Amino acid sequence: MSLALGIDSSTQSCSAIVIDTTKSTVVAEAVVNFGESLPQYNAPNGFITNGIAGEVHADPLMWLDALELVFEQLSSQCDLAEVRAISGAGQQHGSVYLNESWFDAVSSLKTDQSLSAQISNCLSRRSAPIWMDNSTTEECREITTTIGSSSTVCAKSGSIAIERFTGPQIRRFYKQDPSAYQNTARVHLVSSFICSVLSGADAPIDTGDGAGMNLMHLDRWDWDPELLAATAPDLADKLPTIHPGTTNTGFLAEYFVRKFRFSPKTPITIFTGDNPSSLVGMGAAEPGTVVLSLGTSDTFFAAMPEVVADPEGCGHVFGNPLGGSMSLQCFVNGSLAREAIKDKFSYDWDQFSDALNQTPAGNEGQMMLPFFRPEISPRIELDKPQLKGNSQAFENWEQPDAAIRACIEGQFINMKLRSDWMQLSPEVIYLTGGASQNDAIAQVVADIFQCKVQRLSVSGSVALGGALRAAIQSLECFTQSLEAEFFKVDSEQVFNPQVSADCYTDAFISFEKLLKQSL
Ligand code: ADP
Ligand code: XUL
Repeated sequence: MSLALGIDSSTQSCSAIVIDTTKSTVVAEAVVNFGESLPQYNAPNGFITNGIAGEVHADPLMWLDALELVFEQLSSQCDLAEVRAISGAGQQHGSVYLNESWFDAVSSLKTDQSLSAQISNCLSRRSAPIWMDNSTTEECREITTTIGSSSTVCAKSGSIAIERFTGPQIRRFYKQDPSAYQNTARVHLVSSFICSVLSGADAPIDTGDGAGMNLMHLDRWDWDPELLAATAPDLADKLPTIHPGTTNTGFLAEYFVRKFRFSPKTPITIFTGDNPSSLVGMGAAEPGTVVLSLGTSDTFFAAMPEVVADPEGCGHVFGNPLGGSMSLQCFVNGSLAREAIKDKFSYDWDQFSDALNQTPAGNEGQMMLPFFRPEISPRIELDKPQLKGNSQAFENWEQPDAAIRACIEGQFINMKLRSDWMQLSPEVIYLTGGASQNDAIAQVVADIFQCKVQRLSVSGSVALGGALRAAIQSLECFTQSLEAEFFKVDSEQVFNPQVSADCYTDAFISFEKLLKQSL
């Protein structure tokens, strides 16, 4: 038996999967929702509410407590001593700030105290800004001015300077609290922070997640000295090294061997970002397949044969953990927007799905800019949706079912328009993330993109991507044979367009018009 473990430290939860690579089966799965299981952190959706000036932070100690709970759940389902390989991923862009005591603390973790108790004193900043934070417009401008132009920042790093990316976040911290910045000996991403704790050693950052910082040069896949200098002083000393996704960082720390009965010398493969991990976990690491992830954020991404940047500056290039690069477009108003409209009408998900099933494709011309918080694709500063319909009742939110269809159609019309720069004409879109289980949403995606939409039988593509990467790296498994075994398609999971392309022709035009009026 050769077991591989994959971990996903995401926005709203920490989850894990254990796979048996010889039998091609899932042996154990665990999920800890931060809001439900750790209410003491006051983060119902995984982030601290009421941030000021666009700040969205989370407590890194919550991520550590969740990791321990996940291992407890797994250990009741399988013998963790049989696990032979570990890897995983974290929500992208979030940053953890640690003082000098971190290096000793992480390498001498004791089982008589929790991880969070031992790491607590190492934080030089109590909370971690995460990808939803959009407080750094000024810092983006400053970095861009120092480098020369947005196109130069984009040519170097694969993205223009953008609020949620780690570099602008680091600069804001440096400006707001220079002495705490000076007291910071290490800045980690969520992925490299979790990987460090598991390895019992300060871990490197991979090229997949490193590309989401506005600090790495794409040609060299290494820190760019000019971007570092434009961001904050002495930054090179505070960052880990960068390595490809095909690197092993060491072995599982003694802490986990003792506490959860893993085997000593269990190898750990470098962690990556949740989206790059999902690329592997969806069997899409080779160019030719498009993935749509409907998580807290919605992301649309694909492995690319060559580096392609978005001329509008909203898209990104990241490293592909199995080699090469990937392009990605991120939409902030993903699941939380869908939840907001569901809750507005006090619906549950079944009633939400019925609303989609009982309204016609195209919604009789009624539409919505579905932005409940400022959006980044495209950049627009709305804090509530705009409705445009053919009746006052619709525009006054008096037609719940039509409003729900307008929201979902608006999300995917916008997504199709914003992802055109990738020049992909997918024959099939692979769907993943929490909302992908909703058949009615999957059908709208098929209708708007006019292509087949397919889900895989294994849920949780981020954690699965971690387990597969660990197996490829440490268990000498071949990518193609793992993909053939783990990505079998079940016909119930396939959705074909049920309307013709003409159905949405006018909607695309009207949506762009409505958007332009609101920009
Ligand atoms: P993340 O990985 O970003 O933490 P997930 O991929 O786990 O997020 O997705 C969580 C989201 O899935 C929730 O916010 C919820 O809105 C959404 N979700 C769960 N069930 C359904 C459903 N039946 N229909 C639509 N959305 C759903
Ligand atoms: C991608 C992005 C989000 C986070 C959280 O650029 O910001 O998708 O990775 O999932």
